[in-house]
Amino acid sequence: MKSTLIFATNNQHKVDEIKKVIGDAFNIITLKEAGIDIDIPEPHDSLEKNASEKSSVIHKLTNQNCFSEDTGLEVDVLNGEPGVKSARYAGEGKNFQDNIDKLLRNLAVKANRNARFRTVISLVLDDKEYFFEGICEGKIIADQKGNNGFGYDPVFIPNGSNKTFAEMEMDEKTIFSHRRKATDKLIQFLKDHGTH
Ligand code: ITT
Repeated sequence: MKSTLIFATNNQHKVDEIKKVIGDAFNIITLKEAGIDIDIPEPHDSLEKNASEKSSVIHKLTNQNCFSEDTGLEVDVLNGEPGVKSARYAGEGKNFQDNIDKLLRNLAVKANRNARFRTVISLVLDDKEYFFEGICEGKIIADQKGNNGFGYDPVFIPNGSNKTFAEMEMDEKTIFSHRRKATDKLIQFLKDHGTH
């Protein structure tokens, strides 16, 4: 029988991207499918601590193996911002577009557009916690392009491509993606650990 893991997220885009990578190697249950309707707080100052918070809250609630991920966009000339604040960069209650607008305003006169997406997965397996990281280096462009994906995808071009993530189909984003790299490590770990 395949192992089951709860994915502690309320972001359907993350679920779609991670399910695409995991395929049918493991059973992934979303919070919605598990009947859990909570907004898990992310009060900490690092991706690692926030990822930990999300997986441990769901683990305490369900007593099942689970994982979560926290992702941030780290821009060099902004000293790593929005980083851990990526979801709320323009303030509470603001949307993806407000966050992009703020980012582009803050980068308006900057020549250095280097940035990276960093994903940290926290896995709680048999009451122990493990972390997996995935990084995608790239650049922030001045005008947004494309309608696919989510978040900052319309302004981020990964190194090795000339398209933004939002101009790519999910399969192509997966080739470059921070989330895919972290998920590959998770899958490898589960296989090495004898979890099937
Ligand atoms: P959960 O906490 O429920 O998992 P969330 O959307 O709040 O979902 P995060 O706290 O990790 O997720 O927020 C990260 C924000 O960074 C997210 O809202 C997006 O704006 C952005 N982001 C994350 N991954 C991204 C990606 O692959 N492409 C573009 N933007 C992304």
